[in-house]
Amino acid sequence: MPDTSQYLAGRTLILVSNREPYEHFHEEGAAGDDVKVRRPPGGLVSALDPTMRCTHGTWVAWGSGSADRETADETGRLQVPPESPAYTLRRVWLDDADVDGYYLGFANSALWPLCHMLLQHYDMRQEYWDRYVAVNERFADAAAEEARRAPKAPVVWVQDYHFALVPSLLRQRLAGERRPTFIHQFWHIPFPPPDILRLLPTAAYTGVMRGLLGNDLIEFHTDRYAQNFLDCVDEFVPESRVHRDGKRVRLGDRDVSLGVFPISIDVEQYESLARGPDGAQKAAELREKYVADGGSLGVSVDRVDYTKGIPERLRALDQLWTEAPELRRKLTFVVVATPSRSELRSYKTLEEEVVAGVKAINDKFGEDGWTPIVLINENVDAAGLASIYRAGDVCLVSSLQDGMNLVAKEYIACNVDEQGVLVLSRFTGAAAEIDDAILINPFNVDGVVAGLRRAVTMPPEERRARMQRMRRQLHRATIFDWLEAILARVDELASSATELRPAAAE
Ligand code: ADQ
Repeated sequence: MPDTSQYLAGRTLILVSNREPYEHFHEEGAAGDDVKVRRPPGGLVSALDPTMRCTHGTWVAWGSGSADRETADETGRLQVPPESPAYTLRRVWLDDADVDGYYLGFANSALWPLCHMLLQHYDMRQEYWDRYVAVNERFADAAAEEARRAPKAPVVWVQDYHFALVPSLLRQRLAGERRPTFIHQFWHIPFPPPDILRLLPTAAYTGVMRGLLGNDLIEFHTDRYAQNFLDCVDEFVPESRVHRDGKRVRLGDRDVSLGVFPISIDVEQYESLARGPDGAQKAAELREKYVADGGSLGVSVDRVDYTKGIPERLRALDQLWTEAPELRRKLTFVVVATPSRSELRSYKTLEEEVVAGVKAINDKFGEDGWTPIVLINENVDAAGLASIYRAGDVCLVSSLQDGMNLVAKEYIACNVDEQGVLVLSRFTGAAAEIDDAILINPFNVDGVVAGLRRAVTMPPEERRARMQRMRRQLHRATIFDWLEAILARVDELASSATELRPAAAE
């Protein structure tokens, strides 16, 4: 893990994210006062936690549940990590109506489908927007308070589409403060073109754009998303001046910079899980169980989300086994599809559709001793995922749209035998970066089938050569490289900014 302590010297980092880095919970079946702590899985928390530890900053996040309340003080603060406190976690409490309106509503029923350009899932209500504004105000209040308390010049780093308004709200709250605060934001999902964003009510799309322009720097995964953002600025913020070459927006007397920083994973962690005795043994067991002589194992891993193209993938597999009966028994697929956001009807319906779709395929093609698709619809820990990735001859990522898609990178990291083929949707951010995958269009079922056939029949030398190149590329671009690149850019921009100016046009 590279040392990032050279960055942010003389500054205090304040992170704002929806998900908290440490969650307290009551263990089921245990006595009422038996509170446990867990770290949510995912590369982002593991990458940012060490940086937070060394800058002794504050992480502002949504706290939920009684155990979270019991472990924080009356202002929502506590010191983390619990075993060796190094920074402050500041929890912001949301009630059920907030969660419904801000999180399930505006963030996940309006912005999420629009940013992924899947309009059939778009659902917008005035109440959603009102709650989104109210919750963003509360987070901005908390971040402003933390910025004022910060021992050194604050750098606020906002994460994702849950907080599009926080940057400008925060800038308003800190206007006139003696110390400048540098505000930046990472946008984890695609950014849509203006024709899509304007499906929001006018107050909402102008609010989102002006909110984001409260940043000093906005980070996207790909150039395409940054260009879409600039197109939206051009159209919806007429008083601004867009400088496309320099990826910069001039608004009043301030500059807002854009940057392209494709996120990645902790490559070594995945690789060592896959190589470790447990990973190797479990991978061998999976192959023993599911791979016939001369056959292949396909794998896919997703949260159940309509952006991931799971029904489209099942349709392609159905067509593949119909058109290529010789692949029956020869190709088995392990589909890991974990329910998420099940409170939303469209997600619940999709979960049922996936289970029914898998059953229909298994009923249609299954034979004595062969189940075509093995569905795992529960959480799998990183070690379990690593062994599934290692076992897979082919990994199919069929997202209809995806900001980056970390599964593609995890598969490459775990492919320590260098024999796997990645079949990757061209509508993922990862496709802009990874050169040696077989690219597919998930909307074109014939193309997916052709891609899969190509993958399972690819000669071993070509598989190895492609996988080696992808692995070299991935080793040069880990999540720590991503973090370093952003921190270096922040340092560069923050040291040239001398004062905090209020956001124009608010
Ligand atoms: P997600 O939409 O969640 O992230 P993705 O990038 O694929 O999508 O990350 C999913 C993560 O969840 C992976 O680390 C994967 O291993 C894990 N996961 C999936 N199924 C799991 C299971 N059954 N059990 C345990 N873990 C599981 C959003 C954007 C993406 C962007 C990331 C990071 O939508 O486009 O890549 O943020 O910016």
